[in-house]
Amino acid sequence: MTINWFPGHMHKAQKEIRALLPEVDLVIEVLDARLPYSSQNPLLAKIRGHKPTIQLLNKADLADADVTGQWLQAFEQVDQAKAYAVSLSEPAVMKQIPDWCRAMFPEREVNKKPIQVLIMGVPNAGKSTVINVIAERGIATTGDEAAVTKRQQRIKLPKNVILHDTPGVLWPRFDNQYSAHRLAIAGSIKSSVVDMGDLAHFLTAFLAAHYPQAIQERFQVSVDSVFDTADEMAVYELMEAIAKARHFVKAGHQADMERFYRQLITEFRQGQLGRITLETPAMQTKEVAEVEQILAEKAAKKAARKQRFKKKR
Ligand SMILES: Nc1nc2c(ncn2[C@@H]2O[C@H](COP(=O)(O)OP(=O)(O)O)[C@@H](O)[C@H]2O)c(=O)[nH]1
Ligand SMILES: [Mg+2]
Repeated sequence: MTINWFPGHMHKAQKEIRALLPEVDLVIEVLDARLPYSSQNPLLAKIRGHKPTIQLLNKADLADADVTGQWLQAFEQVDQAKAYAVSLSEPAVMKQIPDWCRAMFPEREVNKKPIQVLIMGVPNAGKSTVINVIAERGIATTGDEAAVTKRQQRIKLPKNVILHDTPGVLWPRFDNQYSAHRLAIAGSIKSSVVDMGDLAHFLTAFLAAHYPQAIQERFQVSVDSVFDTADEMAVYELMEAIAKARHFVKAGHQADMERFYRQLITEFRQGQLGRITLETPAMQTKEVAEVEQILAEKAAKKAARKQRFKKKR
């Protein structure tokens, strides 16, 4: 399955961010700690220049703590960027965000000039949740699925920090299908536009490779130590075994796979499979190289086609 999702409002939001960026002192990017690479806005990295940036790895309570540590370290290498792990389960940590903003401008006196901050993030990363916690009163509406905050808002935070909220927009890495799948698994892409069977397959193969103990503990199904995640049939059989272990069966002892697909994705989203992160900095490096190669091959094919077309004329 190829995930293509190109909402009409994306262009508008992109223009809005381009226009707002020069007006603000700092950008806060709310990321999903389970997919810190795929939930980034690729445009921001391109256009931010030296604009100070804070990346929040939110939902850290659902992510693998070791991998979160790796991501924080990787992000800290970026010029003028700070990264922090946060979660709704530790609001006291989240409440330090205004202090983190101030710390990036130590020369600026608190009472004199406000710090203007642009906050952004893909749907469902937890932007509204973060705003609600740090603004200390209910402002933003939170929800389970890809929802869009319609209008840009200005929100006063402690320490004379002013937050400019942007609509939650998905910035798909169309070129990276792994990222598209992870965003869909995490609920940033609406379930209605993706195939649940495909997502469950992707997640099962990933779990079998990286978190076989999670499958064992949750479903009492063991993953063979020589399990080949590229073997589609083997992955399907593993899913069937789990579905049956859960007693997801239809008449005639057939596994009820549709029910299993939905259940697996729901359990992942709610953290019931344990603390799991879907990507590591090493995987990002490998995938970026892979995608570059695919794009180069496509470009070469296109050039060859043009050449043939010219010869024919
Ligand atoms: N477990 C967990 N859930 C969170 C956290 N932050 C947000 N959520 C949940 O994730 C969902 C999406 O959050 P929301 O703030 O609406 O995301 P937004 O689309 O980025 O504004 C909601 O159901 C939140 O309760 C977190 O740190 N941990
Ligand atoms: Mg929201």
